[in-house]
Amino acid sequence: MSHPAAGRDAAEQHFADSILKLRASAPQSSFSGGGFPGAIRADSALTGDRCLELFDAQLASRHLDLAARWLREQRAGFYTIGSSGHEGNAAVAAALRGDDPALLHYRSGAFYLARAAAASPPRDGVRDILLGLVAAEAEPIAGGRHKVIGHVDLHIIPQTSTIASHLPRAVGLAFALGRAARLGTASRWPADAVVVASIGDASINHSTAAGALNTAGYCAYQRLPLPLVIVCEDNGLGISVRTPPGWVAAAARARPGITYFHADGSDLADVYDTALAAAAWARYRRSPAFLHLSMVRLGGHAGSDAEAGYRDPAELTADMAADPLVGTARLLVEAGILTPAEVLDRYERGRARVLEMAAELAGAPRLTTAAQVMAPLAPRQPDAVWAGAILAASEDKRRAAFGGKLPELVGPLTLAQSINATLTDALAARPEMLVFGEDVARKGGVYGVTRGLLARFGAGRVFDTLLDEQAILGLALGSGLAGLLPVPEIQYLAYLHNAADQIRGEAATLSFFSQGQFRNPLVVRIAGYGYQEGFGGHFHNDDSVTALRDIPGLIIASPARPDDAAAMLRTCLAAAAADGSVCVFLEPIALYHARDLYRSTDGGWRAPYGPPDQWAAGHVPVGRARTHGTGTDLTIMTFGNGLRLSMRAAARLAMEGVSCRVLDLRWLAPLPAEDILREARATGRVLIADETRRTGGVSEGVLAVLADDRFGGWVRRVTSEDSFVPLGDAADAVLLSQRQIEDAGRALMG
Ligand SMILES: Cc1ncc(C[n+]2csc(CCOP(=O)(O)OP(=O)(O)O)c2C)c(N)n1
Repeated sequence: MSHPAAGRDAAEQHFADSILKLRASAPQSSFSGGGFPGAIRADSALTGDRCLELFDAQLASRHLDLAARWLREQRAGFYTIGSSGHEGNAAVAAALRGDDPALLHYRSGAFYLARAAAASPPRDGVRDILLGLVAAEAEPIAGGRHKVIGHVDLHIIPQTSTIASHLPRAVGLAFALGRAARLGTASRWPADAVVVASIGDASINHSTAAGALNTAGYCAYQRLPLPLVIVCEDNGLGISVRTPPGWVAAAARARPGITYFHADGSDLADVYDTALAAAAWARYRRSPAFLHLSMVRLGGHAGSDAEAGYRDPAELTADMAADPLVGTARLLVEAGILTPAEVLDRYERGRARVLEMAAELAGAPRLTTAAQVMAPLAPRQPDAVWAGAILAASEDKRRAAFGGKLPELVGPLTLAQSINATLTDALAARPEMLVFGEDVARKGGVYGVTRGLLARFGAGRVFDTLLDEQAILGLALGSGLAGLLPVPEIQYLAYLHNAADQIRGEAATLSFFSQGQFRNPLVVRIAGYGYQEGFGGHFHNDDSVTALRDIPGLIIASPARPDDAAAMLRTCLAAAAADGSVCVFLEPIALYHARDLYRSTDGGWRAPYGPPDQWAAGHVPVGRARTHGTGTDLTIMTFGNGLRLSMRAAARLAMEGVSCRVLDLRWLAPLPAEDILREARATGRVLIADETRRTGGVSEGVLAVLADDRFGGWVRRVTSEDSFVPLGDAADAVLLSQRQIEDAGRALMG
């Protein structure tokens, strides 16, 4: 291992040269016994003391970037995206309160260090960041799973690498803080907190950022409280692509409802004063502020980036002249707080400290087993989930919520009615629960599933959102973080896909990257699947669950029958509340209003709604299937619409002397492996009836369960085609049919 102090790069040399050129003024007049309480500059609220503290954070952040590169050379570090040039964000940290939740850009080293140093008791942020660089198990937030900027005590929520993906959540959190307080929900953050979220200049062009800014403005426009500061750290580049000069200001100023602030990122006093103004705007007006900081990027995008290939030398030199470290040194020297020699001495001492610690931590223990890595992915406490699933409001409250007509007394319910009753019961029992989405409130949902909830629980808990799935999920992620229990609705499965990263990259990773210290309790209801008799074509008959099935830790519930739906929804809500689980609740549209199973008027697809004293007996644990029938010749494995088709097919086959049992998987993740294997062995013949596509569909997962366990019996599968679902009768040509199930059953018996 080479000595860490070896080698200084051009920026370091430039820094030293610039400092030596500074002209020291007389010592500051307000100097008092080792402190500098006076303003660092006549027009600024930044004191000399604060400036010195922040300067130390800035210096340490710079040295951490150098240490990251050194660690990489030693093959001991795994991350070199640095904060050099962005160290002015230390003053943003100083302008906010230590308990204002922060969701930060990856160049926020100095912000982190400044907040850590100001915490009580202070934290050694340098150590935290170094542990992140070497992927050490002891790193306090991600525990060696990623180099993220975050700490639960510092109220910094770790972000993924997907630029801008944290903004919808930030908007959601700002939206939820006041709401949580009004609903009396315990939250980590006080009701007067301000959410701060930072991004780069290229990132503001991302549709996720554009959507989040739009949502923030949309809320502010309606005077909904949204205490949010969005910081755009504008270095003029997105890796190698230039942001047109003036674009960030033009784009941000044009946003209705969002107030624009600008500061020179290399001038710490300017950043501090402007950030104070932006934070005050957000805190007291409860309205979003956009804080635009002009910055430079020093040292390339990351350690591996040879920026000389796309930037000319004059540009690189100009950036060095705007080095924020030189800017702060100038403030301190001109205020008479430090001499140039003292600045350089401070720099060198900081460098030695960081590099020594880097050498010490280079070999820190890392995660070694899959079990260690995966531990925070999906914590499951079945007993707590059971207890939560039987939680009911008092009899009086229930009566009031149901307008006197308790659902257990009104006779059998359809799937839609059953979900509606379950949501009503849950809203009555869980004051922290919210229901929202497009058309869910006034209209009561496209299919009436949320009908009446607004009238029963009010607009504080049941509300219509703007038409943006990404924003809906962002509101949910922020609400969950704030202590609420969000139950957003995505109107159709096909419309999840443009926003799926909010589930995949954000919701599902939060526990992983924070070792469960931050959680995302969430139950997303999604109406989906096909069989709407040709109505609506692909976008209303989408059956692509594959994009969800591979998300680690995600729970996917797929109820088909009204009684299962009620119990499974209660399980999902309890899992979200108890374990912070991220749950997707897939509702088959075609079965919402189905009443019959075999013959018209047989009522076979409706079911009575169990009163609370029956919920314990009817509890459905996550990942447990349900078997219909006791046939001994053939096991049909299915889910969703496939259950109804398969039960009908089974009745036909029974008339031909083939006795079937039908296994409703009920959960697509985790798949009910134990039940699949048991029911496969019960007959020795398995027919998988899968309404999703043949390629990548659910049947592949079921086959894998059987193959992994060396199931030796007969297996066959029937699925929908690898096609989008067309309009009209042509839909039947590509969707799995009852006839196909029957034929396959006969073939298996043959
Ligand atoms: C959604 C997404 N697309 C692409 C990338 C790859 N990527 C990482 S950083 C980056 C540039 C971001 O530039 P900017 O927002 O200006 O931030 P800066 O790095 O300049 O601070 C890109 C394209 C990504 N992380 N996420």
